[in-house]
Amino acid sequence: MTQRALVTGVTGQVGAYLADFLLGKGYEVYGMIRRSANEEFERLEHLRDRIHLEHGDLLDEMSIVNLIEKVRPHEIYNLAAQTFVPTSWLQPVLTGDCTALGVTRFLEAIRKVDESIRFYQASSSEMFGAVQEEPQSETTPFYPRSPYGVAKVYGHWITVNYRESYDMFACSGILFNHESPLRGKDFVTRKISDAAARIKLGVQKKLKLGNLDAQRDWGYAGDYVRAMWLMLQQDEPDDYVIATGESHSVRECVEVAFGHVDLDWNDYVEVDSQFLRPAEVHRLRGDAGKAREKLGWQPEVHFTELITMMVDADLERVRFELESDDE
Ligand code: GDR
Repeated sequence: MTQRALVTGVTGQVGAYLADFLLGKGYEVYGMIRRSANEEFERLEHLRDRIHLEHGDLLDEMSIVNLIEKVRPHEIYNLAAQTFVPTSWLQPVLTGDCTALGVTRFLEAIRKVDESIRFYQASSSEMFGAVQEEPQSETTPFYPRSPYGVAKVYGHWITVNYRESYDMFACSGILFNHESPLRGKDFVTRKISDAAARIKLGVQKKLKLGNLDAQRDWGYAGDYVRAMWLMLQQDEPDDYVIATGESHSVRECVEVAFGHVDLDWNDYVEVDSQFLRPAEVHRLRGDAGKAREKLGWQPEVHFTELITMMVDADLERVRFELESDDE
C-alpha cells in the first residue's frame, strides 16, 4: 500500500529536502500551505507536479482536522513554525501561538481523526540555549534563551506528553542547525555564502553581521531529513539529537566562505549591532550517539564541504541572474 505523508512547512528549506526524500521512498506527499496572497513555491519548483499542496494553518484547529481527514496520512512531519530566532523577540505571542500551540493543535487533530498516525515534531537545539553541559544529548536539561527557544521547549514536551498520555507514536527530533543552498538568506550561513558570491562578482561591497564569536554545530539539511524519516520507521517512538558533533564559529564560517573565492574577509565584513540578539546562545555542540546507535544515522557532509557547497551554489545563481539581466 502506498504510504502517505503530510508535511507542514513544506515551502521551507527542510520541507523541500524532505518532500524530495519521501518521493524517492515511494510516498505520496502532501504539503500543508497557508493561504496567502503571494504564494511562494521557489524551493518546490522541481517537485510541483509530484506533490499535493493543501491549505491549512497552524493557528486554525479546524483547518488541521479537516486536512488530516481529507489526506488520511500515515505520517505527519511538523516542520512549520516561526523559525527565525530574532523575529521571536518582535513577535513573541505569534511565535508561541504557532511554534508552541501549533504542535498541540496537530496532536489533538491526530487524536480526533486517527491515533495511529505517526507524528514527527521538529524540536531544536535552541532549547539548550545557555547550555548546561557539553556536548548536548537527549538527557541535557533545557535552558532556552529566546521566545523561539521557549516555544520549542513547549512543543517538545507536549509531544512527549501525548506519547505518554495517549500512547501515540509521536517523536521529537532535536535538530542542531542544518543548512544548504536552499537556506533562507536571513540565516547566518546563507547570508555569508550569498555575500561572498555577490562580493566576488562585484555586486555587493560589504557584509554586516552580528556576533562573530557565536558557535554552532552546523550540518547539511539533506542529511538531516533522512534522520527524521528513520525516527518514524522504528518499532517504538522516541526522541533523538541530530548533530555533527563539531562546533564552529560564525568567524570560521566567514573565513571558509571568503577563502573559497580568494578574498580576505577582513576587507569586507563589518560588525553591526542591529544583528546582535537581546540574549545570545553562545555555543552549541550536539552528541548524536543515540541516533547513530539506534537509527544507524550519521552525517555525510561536514562543515567546510557544506559552506563551500553553499558558496558555489550562490556563485552559480548570482552569475545566472547577472547574465539574465544583460539579455
Ligand atoms: P540560529 O540560526 O539562531 O542558530 O537558529 P542563525 O543562522 O540565525 O544564527 C546563528 C548564529 O549566528 C549569529 N549571527 C547572525 N545570525 C544571523 N541570522 N544574522 C547575522 O547577521 C548574524 N551575525 C551573527 C547569531 O547571533 C547566532 O548565534 C537556527 C534556526 O534555523 C532555528 O529555527 C533552528 O531551530 C536552529 O537553527 C537549530
